[in-house]
Amino acid sequence: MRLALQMAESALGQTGINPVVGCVLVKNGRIVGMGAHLKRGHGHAEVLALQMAGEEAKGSTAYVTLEPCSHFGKTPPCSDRLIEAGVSRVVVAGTDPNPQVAGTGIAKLREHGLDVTVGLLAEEAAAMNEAFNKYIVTRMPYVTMKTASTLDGRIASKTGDSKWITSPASRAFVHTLRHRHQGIMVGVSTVIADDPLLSARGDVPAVQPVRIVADSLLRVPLGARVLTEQDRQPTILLASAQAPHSRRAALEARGITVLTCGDGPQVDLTLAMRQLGEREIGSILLEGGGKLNGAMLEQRLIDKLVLMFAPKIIGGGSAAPVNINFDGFAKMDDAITLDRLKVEQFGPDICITGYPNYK
Ligand code: AOF
Ligand code: ZN
Repeated sequence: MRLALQMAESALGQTGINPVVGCVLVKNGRIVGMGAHLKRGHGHAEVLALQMAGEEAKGSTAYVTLEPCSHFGKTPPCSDRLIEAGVSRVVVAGTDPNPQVAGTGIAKLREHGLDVTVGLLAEEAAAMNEAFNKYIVTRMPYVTMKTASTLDGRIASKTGDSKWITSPASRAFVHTLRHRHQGIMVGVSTVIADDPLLSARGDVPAVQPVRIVADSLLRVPLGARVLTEQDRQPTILLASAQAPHSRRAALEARGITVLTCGDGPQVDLTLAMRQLGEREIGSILLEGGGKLNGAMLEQRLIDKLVLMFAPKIIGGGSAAPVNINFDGFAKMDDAITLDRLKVEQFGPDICITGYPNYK
């Protein structure tokens, strides 16, 4: 199962709204087949492992990181394939929350007399598919907020200087995070200030996320790199109905997608997330400025926080922006707390990962 999990994990970021899944077939103490789901629409892990095993699949044990599917999706059901191949035992890490599966794959295997065990390394398997687990049930994207600040929470100095706050090791990790999300989101102020490319540029090849810019009044400069460099990554703008029509028409003429998210002075972020979900964007890395981060958190749209802190203090009063900026709560008891905390170090920087506990 560890091997199956490792194979699954290596495909993180390339399966779109699908989960990552690994499968290892073992017979008489030997591995006879292995497979991982690599791309949506392509083979499921079990099918690839069965293909490798051929005749040897008969009487084998399958270790699968996710309950074998029982539905006809883009591919036929894996549980049928395991039954037909004569696999005698199936060890599953976790059940599939997809309402089309949700236990029916396991039930089918048992009905056909296969010996099924569920729950081996279940926590690790679920953690790997946290985005899928949310999206498949809610159709809302899983949003990870990433910030990079000084110890006093600043994302720029009082003059606006921000290059660089964190170390190259931290920035390399951010590119891995970008690869692992389907979309990368910022606010238009970040585009105006930094003209970022918003791409995944690691040492290894990466899948490029869709670029998403919250831009209520469509203030994005037409020469911004998120608009001009469209070859590999499309850009989606989230706007309000209040944005000038001429502006919208000019952007759409260039092939940019503009989603109308409410008619208020600012984008309705919940509506924005719902629309992105409808477009099969199941995971988003939010790299906003403090206000966008604050608004997303306040509206409970953040599922996970990755907070990177460089061992620096820059100060700057109200002129130096902070990583998360919102009106806030009156009482400490009302603060948003983080669960399941993980602390890592990248070079000199500290990275805190946690899951918000909204009250
Ligand atoms: C498995 N093995 O390797 C994967 C599973 O559209 P499809 O046909 O790719 O089906 C996608 C759904 O199948 C997905 O939402 C999830 O429930 C399950 N994924 N199941 O048995 C796999 N990738
Ligand atoms: Zn399947």
